[in-house]
Amino acid sequence: MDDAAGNGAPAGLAEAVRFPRYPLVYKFAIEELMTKLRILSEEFDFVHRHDPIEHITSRIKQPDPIREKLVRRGLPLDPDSAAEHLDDIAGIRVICPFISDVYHVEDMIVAQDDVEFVQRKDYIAEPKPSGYRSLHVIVRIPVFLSDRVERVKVELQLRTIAMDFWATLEHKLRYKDADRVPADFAGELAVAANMAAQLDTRMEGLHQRLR
Ligand code: 0O2
Repeated sequence: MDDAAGNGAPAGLAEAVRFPRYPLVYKFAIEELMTKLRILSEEFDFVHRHDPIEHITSRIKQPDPIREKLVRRGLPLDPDSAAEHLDDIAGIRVICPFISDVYHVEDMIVAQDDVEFVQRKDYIAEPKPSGYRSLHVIVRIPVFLSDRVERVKVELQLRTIAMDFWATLEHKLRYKDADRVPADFAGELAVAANMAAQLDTRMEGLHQRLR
């Protein structure tokens, strides 16, 4: 399993005044969940001789996208509103070798006593019209501060290597040169997503034969 640190915190006093708790509690929640995932990865590998996690990345959503999302949804522009209404300020992306690993990792995390399940969206069972596939799970993680415990929401995006390959390249193609995206791109990308899904199914079949 490889880790990659995300693009962390905004700097500057102005941000700290506007978002006083931002981003410390989110950073701590990510660290707690990353530790859980690392333990599962190593222990599962030891017991089952198969590591269900290929690598993990994390990021804390930057103030501008937070503000944009609150504005888009007509919500108050303050940290409490963001903490209450937005589920993805703290985000962890878990890349798994096989489809079955995605659901194993979900089950193992959600089963932990101090992890509170909030919501799941299974875009593997029901892909988005774009072709996007991933399992999104929102959980609350207790963060033990000096004077209180905060239960912080974290969005886990779990996906296979093939799903991640598609999502990463689709994001690049769609956003990099947004003005020049040809009309038939959406269809082509959806076809490519289906090809990635077929590859996942074949690889899962091979994986199951060896178990
Ligand atoms: P980032 O930087 O990845 O966080 P909304 O967030 O308002 O769009 P919702 O329902 O809260 O809507 O979120 P949803 O659609 O369940 O998940 C949104 C996230 O999933 C996105 O985050 C992407 O990470 C990912 N995602 C969803 N659809 C696609 C897609 O078609 N292609 C790719 N590459 N990723 C997708 P953000 O906020 O866009 O950015």
